[in-house]
Amino acid sequence: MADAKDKGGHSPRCIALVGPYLSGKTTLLESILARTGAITRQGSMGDKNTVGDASREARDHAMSVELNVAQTEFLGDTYTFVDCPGSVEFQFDASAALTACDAAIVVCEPDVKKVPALQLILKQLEDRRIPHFLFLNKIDKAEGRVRDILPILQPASTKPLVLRQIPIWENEISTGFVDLALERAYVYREHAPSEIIEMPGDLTDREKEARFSMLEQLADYDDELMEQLLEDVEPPRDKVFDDLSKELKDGDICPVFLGSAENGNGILRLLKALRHEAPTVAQTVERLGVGDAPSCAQVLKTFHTEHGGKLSLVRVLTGTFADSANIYAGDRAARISGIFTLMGQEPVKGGGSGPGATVAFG
Ligand SMILES: Nc1nc2c(ncn2[C@@H]2O[C@H](COP(=O)(O)OP(=O)(O)OP(=O)(O)O)[C@@H](O)[C@H]2O)c(=O)[nH]1
Ligand SMILES: [Mg+2]
Repeated sequence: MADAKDKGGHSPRCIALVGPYLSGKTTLLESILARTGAITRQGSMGDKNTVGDASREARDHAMSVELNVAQTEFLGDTYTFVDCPGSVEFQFDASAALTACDAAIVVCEPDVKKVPALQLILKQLEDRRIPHFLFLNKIDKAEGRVRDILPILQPASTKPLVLRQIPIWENEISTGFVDLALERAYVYREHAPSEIIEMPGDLTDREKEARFSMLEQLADYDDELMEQLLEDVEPPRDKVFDDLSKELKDGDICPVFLGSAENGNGILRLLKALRHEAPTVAQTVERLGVGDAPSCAQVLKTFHTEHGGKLSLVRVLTGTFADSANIYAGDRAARISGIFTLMGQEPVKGGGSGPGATVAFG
């Protein structure tokens, strides 16, 4: 995977999309694939033309019934997204797939009724020390204010939910956001990257207040930042970003981003957070304690495909796996008869198989 590293600077990442039933995980996957150019047009659940949920059963039930896996590139780095079904019947699949991902995006609606389901998911992530972001989806039809929703969701998380964006509202419609770390305002554009705008004058006070709350939450784990806040010293931007990244990796905080998967809003900001803040495979290897193994891969799921036979989706943690190599699971030996990259239902022959890669072994 040396080439992926050279272009973007990071080893390939594996990111799980989890969250309560029907919160918009498969729609978010579609939106990410569209924004990163892996597909030319964003499909929708309503039109039954998304990359994920392409099986007849998933389309008929309008819900995910198995993992959806798709790979894409963003700013030179490779990402494999594993979209997990939200329905409780498929929890086992989701739980197994989480093991070897670098981080999870928890997709959630701003809805009090989702708190119990959210709590179960967050508890699992916390217990397994998997760094996670919360993506507050469906902001296009949110009714309450985000600052009122967060305290409602907070009991679901033992870690502080750290709001990273505040919405800009116009006639009760969310038209954009302010990024609290960058202190920049953006206006949403449908299925296109948001556009930077001047900070709306009436938001200045709210922005200062929300940014200060974010910094206070970070300062609970950084004494130097706490001192700067107490002395009214503006912390350097790099320090804020370093803390955001470190505290996510250490499992101290759960950052919260906003958006609308359906309209393609908030996607780029989320991807940039993954790029700068999500752990890489080296940290995942450390978390799993497999650093001493010369070559080690974790099976996330085994599929039986109609034409390709049995395919095992794996995350390569250490070493490199070559086509035709002999591999061992306990005392059982097998031979890799092909390496594939997954794009929804489509296994494509080939793909890197060094540390970080998420590929299917035939
Ligand atoms: N208004 C609005 N609707 C959305 C958004 N994202 C998803 N939806 C709708 O929410 C419903 C569920 O979307 P999915 O993407 O299937 O949700 P999911 O979380 O993958 O569902 P499961 O995998 O079955 O748990 C669909 O009707 C989507 O069109 C959004 O940002 N805004
Ligand atoms: Mg789904």
